[in-house]
Amino acid sequence: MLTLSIYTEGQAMNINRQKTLYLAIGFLLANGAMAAETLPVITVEATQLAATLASEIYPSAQLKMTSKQEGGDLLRNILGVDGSRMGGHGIDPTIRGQSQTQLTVLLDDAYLHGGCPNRMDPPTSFANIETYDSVRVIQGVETLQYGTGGTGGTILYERALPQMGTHGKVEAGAGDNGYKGSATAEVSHRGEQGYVRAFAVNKDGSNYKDGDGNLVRGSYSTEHHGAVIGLTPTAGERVEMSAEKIVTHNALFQGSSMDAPYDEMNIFRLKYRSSNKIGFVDAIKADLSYAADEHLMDNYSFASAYPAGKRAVYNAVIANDKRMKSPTTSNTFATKLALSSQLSTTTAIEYGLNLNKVDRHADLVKVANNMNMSYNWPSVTTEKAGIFAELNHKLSTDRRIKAGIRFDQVNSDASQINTKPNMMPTTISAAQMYERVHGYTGDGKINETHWSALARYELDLSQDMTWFAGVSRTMRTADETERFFANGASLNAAGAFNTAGSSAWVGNPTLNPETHLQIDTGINRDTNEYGWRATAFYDRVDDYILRDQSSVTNGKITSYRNIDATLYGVQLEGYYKLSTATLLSSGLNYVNSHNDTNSRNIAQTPPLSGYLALNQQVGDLGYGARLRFQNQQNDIDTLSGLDTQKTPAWSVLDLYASHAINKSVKVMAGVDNVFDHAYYQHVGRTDTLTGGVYNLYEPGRAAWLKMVAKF
Ligand SMILES: [Cu+2]
Repeated sequence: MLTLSIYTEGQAMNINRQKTLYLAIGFLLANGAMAAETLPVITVEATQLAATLASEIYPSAQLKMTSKQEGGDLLRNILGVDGSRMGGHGIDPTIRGQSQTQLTVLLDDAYLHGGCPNRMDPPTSFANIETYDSVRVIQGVETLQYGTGGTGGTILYERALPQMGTHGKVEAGAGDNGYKGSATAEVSHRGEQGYVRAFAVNKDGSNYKDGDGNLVRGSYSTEHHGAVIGLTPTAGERVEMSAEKIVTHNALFQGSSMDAPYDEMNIFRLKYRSSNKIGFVDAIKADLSYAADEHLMDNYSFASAYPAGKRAVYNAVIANDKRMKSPTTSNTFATKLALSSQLSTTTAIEYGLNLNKVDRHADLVKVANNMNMSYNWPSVTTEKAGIFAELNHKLSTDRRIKAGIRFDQVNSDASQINTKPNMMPTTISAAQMYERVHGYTGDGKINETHWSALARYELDLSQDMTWFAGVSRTMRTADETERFFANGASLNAAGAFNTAGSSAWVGNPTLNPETHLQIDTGINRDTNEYGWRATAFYDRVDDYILRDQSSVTNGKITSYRNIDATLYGVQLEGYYKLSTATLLSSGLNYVNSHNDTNSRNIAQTPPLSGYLALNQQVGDLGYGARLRFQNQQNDIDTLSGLDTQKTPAWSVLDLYASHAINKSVKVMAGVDNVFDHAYYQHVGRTDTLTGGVYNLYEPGRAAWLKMVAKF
């Protein structure tokens, strides 16, 4: 089932680990006629002795057995991944209670940041799963090589080398209630000299009805085109270039007073991989990427698309000419060099450097007079430059250790903090907002030094059972919004500080970086009949960056401050083969986040959640049922303005089936939320303009049908 030959000997446990969930979730696909084609061909390009117990690789085919199709939305079927919803597009993931830039997301080794300050387009929103072979989800910290940050986890969308020869894939699907339709075409050719791969994806999401029959605005339309060209001059060497363009039009956001007519991301990559020995270097990985995004949101283009009951609000926007638009840009440049050296038969070291730079700018413009209301991101740049080294050492046949260290210099700069918006005499510059709210009078230049370290120990307790323990110190710098966002504060007629409309949102340039001291441990067992694993983590955070509200004259200010926090959690997952054709699997995830400075809970912490699945495979026909559930969340923090209420428990049932018609054609169908339950997740969204908090209801019953043909 798994292409074992591609792994080095030391990764045996890694394979076990993949097997657990591969069986548990991908049972249908694993036994199907097309199983071999759904698996990624993974090329191990460096010797890696230590296994990676916390990470999990999900072949993209198995994530598609649902009506969900948006990048972040799909991840929510993975145990331990939650996601906040603002509309149909841009579901923003949470892992171990951490979200946004606490998670590192790479798309085929490219770093990228969306253009929307309110995260209508988080990195996962550009990850159309149709163009990737697998997703690797690291919950917690198991490597330092992806840069400083990623304290909660790392999500890696991966593309494998095409198979030898000429191949193609056509996928089409349609559904209702959120999933309107999708179509993908892909061709690839690989020969001795190199390879090419080209793909085109078109997908449409519709507004949907929740379980109570209420309409939720969330439609969108995405076009994604890309090409990958690789040269393989020698057997162990390749150079790869890729370019892709992802455009999402007309994305409606029920959870925002603005919608997004347009979002365009262009990604360019240049990669070099070598496993040829040069001196003491046994392998080289070099990456260069540039990801440029343009985002436009406004409060008037789609006013007519509002349901009748709410349309009056938007008619008023037009009538009083309160039309506003926010054009934004976000450009991310990244480079990474990682070298590997085998020091002895039992010891290997990987070392290298990362450079990352993100430039972001966001304006808020009053349409009637084309005047600037605020510079929400006042031309903000964050640069990270770091070096790392990770040592993998095999102590004996059943014991391994990994030790890593990294050092980063972080520089941040906002060049427009003194520019005063021209709309009204009472509007103030970003610098004036920082001074009024935080007493900051600096020049908008920030320098930080980050130290990170990691140690892991793994012990094979028996042939099918492994235990690991890890400790890490990682850091995360404040992102461009947390540090420099500037919106909504002004002066009143008397010249006093005022928050018009009671909702100013002001970043904090005085923030220290978060420092996470984290321990985690886990044990797993995989046999032919059953398997299970248990992991636990405890994360002591100094200077956790808390989003909070404070009251001022005329209203409230949303900003950020450093606190001390404690996060901890456990995850359990197991499977049991009832027969050779029937598999029962289940998982539970729990996390708790506490603000120790103020003795409060931390808002937006997901409750206990889990799943129970039963899958059966009879010849070419596979079918299954998946019960997803979350407990109520009573550990909330209303003072932050993010949690408005306790969230009730919910459970929904999904049914799905697949049938391999022949070796190249397969059809899949299913119904999500069979009983049409009305439910929403505890993690939600806030509207930048109004400060309103939204926990949008998830889609009610949604049927779907997909077909994939490969040659
Ligand atoms: Cu936006």
